[in-house]
Amino acid sequence: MYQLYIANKNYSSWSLRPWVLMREREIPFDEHLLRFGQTADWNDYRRISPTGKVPCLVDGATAVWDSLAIAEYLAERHAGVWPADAAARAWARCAAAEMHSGFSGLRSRCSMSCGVRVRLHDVPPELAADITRLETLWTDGLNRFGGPFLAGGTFTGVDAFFAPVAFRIQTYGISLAPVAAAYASRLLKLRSMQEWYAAGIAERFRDEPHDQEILQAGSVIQDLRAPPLPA
Ligand SMILES: N[C@@H](CCC(=O)N[C@@H](CS)C(=O)NCC(=O)O)C(=O)O
Repeated sequence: MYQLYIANKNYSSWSLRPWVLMREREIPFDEHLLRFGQTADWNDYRRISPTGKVPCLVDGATAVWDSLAIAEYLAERHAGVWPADAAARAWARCAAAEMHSGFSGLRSRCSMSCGVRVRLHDVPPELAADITRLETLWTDGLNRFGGPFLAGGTFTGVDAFFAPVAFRIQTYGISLAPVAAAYASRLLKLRSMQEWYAAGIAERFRDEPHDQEILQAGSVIQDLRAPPLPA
């Protein structure tokens, strides 16, 4: 059985990628959740993942410590992680890699926190450019391969890489062109995404650095999370 190490579901966008991919592709795994801010656990964890970062997939003696590498590792063992059609597969890999190494305006201004709703103080040019690129990319994939997922009829690795973006769009009330907006809400309605969301908002532990980052970018207008644990 695969062992998947992740962090707080409310905040950990990188953890969501392999988690939702494995759920949607019905690849069984045991989940280990390490809370941000718990030093003891994280020190132990460095013996499992060399970077001490999540996600990390452990398969027997093999540790795979990066979300894109995890997708590729799974693709070597399970059908459907990437599209069967070569052109769709190339597109899906490019788009996932673009998310992995890009969209820094979106990532830095709109940190993932599933359970809050935020009004941004402003939309700086780098964020506006990322939103435009996102709309273009998603619309291209949906039109080119016929949807309802980015690279065709089934959920693949590229959808997993954009799943955290759907939560960011919801949190920050980002308005998108209709085709892109419909795709984001399609992702949010997936059973696996709803399961992640429910667990995320039920979490009572908070990560101060994440919460502070959000307050720098905007005002929290709704907090749907369970009450925090006493300090
Ligand atoms: N390139 C890595 C990035 C992983 C990453 O930055 N993970 C964050 C969590 S969202 C982390 O583990 N942070 C804890 C730390 O930096 O100590 C991947 O895609 O898996």
